[in-house]
Amino acid sequence: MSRVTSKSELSGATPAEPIRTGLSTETFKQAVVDNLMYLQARYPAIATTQNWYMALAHSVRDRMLERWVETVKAYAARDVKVACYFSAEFLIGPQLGNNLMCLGIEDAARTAIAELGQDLDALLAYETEPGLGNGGLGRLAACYLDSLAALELPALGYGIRYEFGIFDQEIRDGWQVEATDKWLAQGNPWEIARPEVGWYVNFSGRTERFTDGEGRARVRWVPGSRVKGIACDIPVPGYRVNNCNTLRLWRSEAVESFDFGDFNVGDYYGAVREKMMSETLSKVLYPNDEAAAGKRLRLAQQYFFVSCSLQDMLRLLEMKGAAVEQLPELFAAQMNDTHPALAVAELMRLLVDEHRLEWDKAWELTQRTLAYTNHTLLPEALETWGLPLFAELLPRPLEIVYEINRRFLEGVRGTYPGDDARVARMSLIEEGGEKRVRMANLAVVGSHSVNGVAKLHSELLEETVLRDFAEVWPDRFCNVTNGVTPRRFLKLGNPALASLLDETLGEGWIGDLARLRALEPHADDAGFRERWRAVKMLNKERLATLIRERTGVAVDPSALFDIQVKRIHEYKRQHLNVLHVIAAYRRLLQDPRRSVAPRCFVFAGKAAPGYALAKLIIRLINGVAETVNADPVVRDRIKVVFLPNFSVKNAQLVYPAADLSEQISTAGKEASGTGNMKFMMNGALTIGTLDGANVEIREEVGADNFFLFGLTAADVERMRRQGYRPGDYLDRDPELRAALDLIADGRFSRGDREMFRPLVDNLTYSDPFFVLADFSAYVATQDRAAAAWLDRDAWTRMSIRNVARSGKFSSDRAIREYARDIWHVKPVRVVLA
Ligand code: NBG
Repeated sequence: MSRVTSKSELSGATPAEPIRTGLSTETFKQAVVDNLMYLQARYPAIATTQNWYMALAHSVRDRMLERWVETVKAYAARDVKVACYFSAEFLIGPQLGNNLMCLGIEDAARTAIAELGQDLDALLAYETEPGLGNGGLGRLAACYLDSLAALELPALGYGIRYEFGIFDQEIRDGWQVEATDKWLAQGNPWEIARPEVGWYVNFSGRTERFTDGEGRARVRWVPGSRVKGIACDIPVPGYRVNNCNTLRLWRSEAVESFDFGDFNVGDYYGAVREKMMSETLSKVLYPNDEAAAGKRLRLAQQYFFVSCSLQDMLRLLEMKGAAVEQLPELFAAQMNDTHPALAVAELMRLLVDEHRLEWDKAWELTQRTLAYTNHTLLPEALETWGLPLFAELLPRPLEIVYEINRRFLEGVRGTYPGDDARVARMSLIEEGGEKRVRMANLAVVGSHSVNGVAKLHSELLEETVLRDFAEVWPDRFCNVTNGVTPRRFLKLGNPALASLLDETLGEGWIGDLARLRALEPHADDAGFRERWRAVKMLNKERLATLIRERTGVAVDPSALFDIQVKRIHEYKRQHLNVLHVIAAYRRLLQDPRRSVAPRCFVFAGKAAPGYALAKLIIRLINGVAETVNADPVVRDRIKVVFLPNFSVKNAQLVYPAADLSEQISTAGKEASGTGNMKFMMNGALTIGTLDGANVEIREEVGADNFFLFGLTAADVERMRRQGYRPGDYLDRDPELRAALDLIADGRFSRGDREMFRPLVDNLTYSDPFFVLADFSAYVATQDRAAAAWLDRDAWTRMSIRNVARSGKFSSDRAIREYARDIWHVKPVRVVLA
């Protein structure tokens, strides 16, 4: 009688299994129902999709916690070195499907959910994703976290928990309209807030020099305000391993004990305002591609997350029982672009001011700990901060930047006596006009390793923007070509292809993507090609359904799917793509009976809210879509679609459906690209320039399986120096002129001849990204692709080869290189009790 009886025993179902970890269908069902009840006070009969989603997500989370805790314990060991990835963006995508996959419990969950009368796919579709990044840079950080965990490497991601991530994009009258992203509105089941893990961050105020008890000259920062950062942890499970790493995002809070008596006598509302300001810090992610000028809050965000993360890291070091001098042996910190470059100054401040190390010792530790990845060559994208703003917000870090600079330039002058121009170029401070702090220079000077993200990019980096530095420290520079996770972008996004691969190659390819090579012989097997095409068709049908739902446009899955998805930017040249669409349309107008293989052009991507020309390009795509899709002459041989609100979630449906991947940036401008890799891995052929990682994709897949066109980076540079005149190309190519004229004449703007004038003028008179210069080569290559498409077997062979040779572009390969060459971290196997 006194024995505690569990419900499952009463029902006579399964043997007693712990409710929070058990994997039998019965236990899983009971866990979900428990999480309806005990987290949400709901029962199945009245539960909404939201309730079921939350209940399932918590049940999955429960099944990760033991791994998570054991991982923390394992990494706390005194001799384990941990890689910390500092990034202002982590575009992690929807979590539920990924976590089910990593834990290997998708089937268990699917059955349990079905027996509860729900549909797992509906719950997966319901999930809102955290949009904590702009594009490739943030997504790269997420792919790297995935690989770190999969490879059992001790790692921590450090970033910002924005309350509002990247805006939601809506299309109204063809225009992009931004809406706030309320990803937290329904709660986030994946994070665990840790109010007990909090760090104070100073802002403004002044500094004071004083002599401490031991007679040492020191500096004290008397802040004008302080903000507290609270850790919000998100688990990052490794694929089918026990390691579950942590993504630690900082949320800003007002310091809890502001003293009304001391500095706010009677001013209750003033005190509350102060509190509101502090909480504003982590409110919103800044869209990129906009001038950072004057964005005080953005600088504050950068310092905030870097300071919290470094304080946290030093505390973890102490918890390992290690001395502060051991920092570089036990932690490596990677700065993802210059957004975390303040880490150089802040680590120095913590070591010198707080830990009382001598400057030289602190500098040695800082350099040995930090490393920097550059992600862009665009001069306008290299961050600098105006000195007055920097001085006002970060008085003590600025003094440290000055001291670093003084010592650094002393060295440069020693090596290059009299070379003032060089000193001016290398200085951490840009003179002339308003003085500015150059964040890239700060990052390079404070790091032991600097890398670009593709071979070409790393070379250009050393030859152009960082040339002086590469001359002084050639050994500091290296390349790590980007990669993408095959778990999310192949297995999760393309289950049909993944099972064909399992069947053909045996499981295990996912953790060793080089094994895809074994696909090659199958390219010559007609039966296999048939199955390959069936997989592609299925994926195209899936995308066609999404397109119809989101845009109302019906597309034919048997058409060639020609897809460009990425941020909208002049250098990525969506307008070059549109010009080709217009040319193809015009050919049909001129010769309505022309025989062409049906093609569906798909575009997706967001434009920065302040980037007028990019928004106009979106308007043009939609204008062309409206005109072309409705024109009876076209007879559905061309369809144009702008899929709104590109996200990780819909990207997973887009890449698997592509036949042709558009990678058409102006050579020398796209640092790497990662979408290009996702397309390749899913069997799309690339039409592209010799830019970023395209170069290496073509190297891997072979010139015969890649549609190359256009100017090289060297051509572009030479033409720019000689004075590029876009008008010459208009005169030379009647098809180009006619395409531009159609735009100018209002054909795609219901007769409005003004709407696209800024774009037409830009191309005609300046064309900074060489769109017109590359147009005819692009069209000719598109014609080659169209011809190749007609030979279905040959096309399928090329598609198979693309997947077979995509192994290099797994983020596992990239992370192994970082781990071996830059971080010197080693796998740690996590054993469950
Ligand atoms: C972007 C580059 C891409 C590259 C990603 C990831 C920035 C600053 N850079 O080409 O434009 O693939 O970084 O490395 O967002």
